[in-house]
Amino acid sequence: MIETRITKLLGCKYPMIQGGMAWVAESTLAAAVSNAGGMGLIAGGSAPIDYLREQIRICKSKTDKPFGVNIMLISPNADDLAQLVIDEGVPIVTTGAGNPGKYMDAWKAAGIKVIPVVPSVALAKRMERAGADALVAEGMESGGHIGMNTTMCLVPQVVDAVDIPVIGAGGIADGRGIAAAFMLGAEGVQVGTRFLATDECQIHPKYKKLVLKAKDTDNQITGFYSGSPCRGIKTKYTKKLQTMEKQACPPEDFEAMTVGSLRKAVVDGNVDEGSFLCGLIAGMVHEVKPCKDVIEEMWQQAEVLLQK
Ligand code: TUI
Repeated sequence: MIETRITKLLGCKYPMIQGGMAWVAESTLAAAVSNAGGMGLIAGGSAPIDYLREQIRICKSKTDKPFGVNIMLISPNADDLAQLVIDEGVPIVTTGAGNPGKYMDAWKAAGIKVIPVVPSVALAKRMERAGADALVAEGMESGGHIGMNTTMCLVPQVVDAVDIPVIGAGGIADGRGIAAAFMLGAEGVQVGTRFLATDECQIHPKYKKLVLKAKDTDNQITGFYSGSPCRGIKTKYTKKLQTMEKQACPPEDFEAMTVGSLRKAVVDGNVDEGSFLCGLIAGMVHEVKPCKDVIEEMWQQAEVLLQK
């Protein structure tokens, strides 16, 4: 058993949180991760407020273990989501794609544990000063919206810069990844891509297939030029986006091509128009399993490695 400041903070068995993957992280997956001893997260990025309220309530009915909500700060309804987590008594909030400073006082006053995802040392220090309870230092190996540093380089620099506990993220899908993150000074891990290939993950079967068959090189970052880099599985669609960017297409055209693309991937399995967000570690994910098996195997491997 590995106990760290993160297991104490979250009140879960393993110092592991599930990534707050937009459109993917819903109540079935979050409850399964929490019931297996990790900390499940519901994504509050793209969803209407009523849907998120319902997801929180369903999750509460499926687990008596702690779970959290991830708030994607570039979401147009971030203010409403920030209030919803208070109203619904959500114990843990992680944030992504921005600086959650303006919500911090209200969340802390409500007793919420706040864990911002940070892509840089500067934001890590600012978040510690603002009262964050822990941080996720997320490297660019992660799927979805990413910063410009890698897990290997970012985690130790964030660990050195702050006193609060740090959770490593980006490229972690087995016990070796956990052990490596701990060697860099992390006290917990965030795992996203590995949970795409689980029984409880509700994504379209075509999405799971793409993850399972992805090789190390089947990955592409789009949105560099628009200032919002996003990593996912390489498809004809992402290649087309890249070509448009290289040709410096007008931002409106790029926006028109990408709007609704997460939904098209997750719900419709639409390979021609969907963004199948996914981390670089997908090349190592070959089997769909229950969340419980994934989590237990990863921690068994990690414990053996860390004892050596
Ligand atoms: O947020 C994520 N991953 C996401 S969000 C998302 S939905 C989306 N889809 C298309 C385009 C954009 C978003 C899919 N995946 N991860 C956490 C994360 N946060 N990565 C990077 C950041 C970040 C970036 C800048 C956090 C803070 C930040 O601060 C800038 C500032 O204001 O100082």
